Amino acid sequence: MKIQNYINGAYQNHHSGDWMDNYDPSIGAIYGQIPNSNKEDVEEAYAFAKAAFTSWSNTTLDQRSRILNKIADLIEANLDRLAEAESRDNGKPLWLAKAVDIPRASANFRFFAQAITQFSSEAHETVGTNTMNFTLRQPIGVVGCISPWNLPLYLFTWKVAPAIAAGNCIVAKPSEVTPMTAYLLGEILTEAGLPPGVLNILHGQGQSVGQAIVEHPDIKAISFTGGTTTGAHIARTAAPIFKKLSLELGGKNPNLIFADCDYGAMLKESIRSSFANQGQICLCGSRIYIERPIYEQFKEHFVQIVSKNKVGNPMDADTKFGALVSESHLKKVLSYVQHARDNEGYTVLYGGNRVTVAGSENGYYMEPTIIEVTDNSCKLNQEEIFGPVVTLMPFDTEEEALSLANDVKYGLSATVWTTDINRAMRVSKQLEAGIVWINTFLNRDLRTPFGGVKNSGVGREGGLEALRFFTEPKNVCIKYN
Ligand code: TXE
Repeated sequence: MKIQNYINGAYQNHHSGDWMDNYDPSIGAIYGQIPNSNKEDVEEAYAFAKAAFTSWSNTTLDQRSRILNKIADLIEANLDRLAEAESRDNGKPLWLAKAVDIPRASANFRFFAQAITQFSSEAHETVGTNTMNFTLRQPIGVVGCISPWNLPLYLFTWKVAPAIAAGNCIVAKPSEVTPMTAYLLGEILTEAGLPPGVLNILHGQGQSVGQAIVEHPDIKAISFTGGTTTGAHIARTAAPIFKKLSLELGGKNPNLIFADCDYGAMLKESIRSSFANQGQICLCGSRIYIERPIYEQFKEHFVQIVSKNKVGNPMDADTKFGALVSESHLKKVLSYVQHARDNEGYTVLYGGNRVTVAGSENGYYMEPTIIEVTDNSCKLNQEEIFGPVVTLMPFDTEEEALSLANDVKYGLSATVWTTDINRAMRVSKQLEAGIVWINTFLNRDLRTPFGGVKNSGVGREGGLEALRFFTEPKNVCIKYN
């Protein structure tokens, strides 16, 4: 099937007439085509977004809230259809799309439908001088939202919901690898009564239509989630034209396991933090450090449990791990395993092989992989693999654990397993990360700031942080008699 851009409240063809193949990773075959949009499409979408801005930014918070709630309702009502589309486009298990991706897309709209009605700003009285200051937080205008392929609708809506809640209009581009659910969102926006031009959804390659959004002189803010390399490129493009930037980039997150942890809970959650979404979540704990007294025990149990998890067709209910998102990504991930097999200092404890799934022989499947390493500066501990590959390494002291955890160029999230609250406080304060989970993983309260430090990005999403990003504060100072 061919999908279209959604501009000014309707699906319409793109200017170039060029199409790109869209693959179903579970069978390794083309199942549709997507527009290879370009600068002309961005210009058109911008014009409609600009035209819609005055009226949209003058809607009441209640009017915006009602529309965002209606979008949330319609996403929920279309759960099965959207989850199937997500699973087919990305390769993730259907049950995961149903349980996480699509409900969270609805929750993103629901959350900002409420948050916007509570968003306020400050006043400062210059006492004794008959002067009153108040701060307006006004929408920016037309903004750009660019999202990745790992959690397609989840991360797309995480950007567009606060942007429109704050009164902006958007030119948005989902990943060309997983365009389907953002495409299906278009008809939901229309049914929910979102005015035409408020949210425009373009499809195509990052270096063409994505680059055109970032370069557009009047798109004044860019909210981006994706690779660190791409993030750096976007920053170089946007900085000289003074755009506001939110960059959520890669991660290489430590999972610190102390001997005093709740062992059963840790073991169960560490499977999820290692391999959820086939390890294609920037928050996955891909470097596991275990305190020596329980290292051998953990190694044995972890391999035992992981080896029992089925790699299969995403549509099968008993599939634990589905397909990776693309052939090129599968090859990239497998190349890291090959590096481990070819070099000293690595022991592949489990997995590492491509999997042939009966009935889906050409699908992009691989085993969850556990590799023991001896040197924290090795390639597999320093580079974001973004697949179902984790490394194990023992440590002896808390200081050593912190040094190992922080010794990477990323700083997105970290997980810590301990029942010692004092240790939890000491360690979380010293970890170089934007998010620290203690005795849990991917446990999300949407009010909290979300984002990382170092090469994991700039700025924060979530809660009022997102509404602040998508507004400009203006100080108004009044002298009165
Ligand atoms: O990201 P890309 P991808 C990491 C992970 C993964 C790597 C690449 O390491 O292997 O990023 O993944 C658009 N101007 N993460 O390919 O290439 C592109 O079309 C404007 C971590 O998904 O960065 C897509 O819509 N846009 C991340 C989006 O940027 C451009 C989640 C992301 O593409 C562009 C996913 C350009 N010049 C990947 N080039 C996380 N932190 O969650 C590309 N794009």
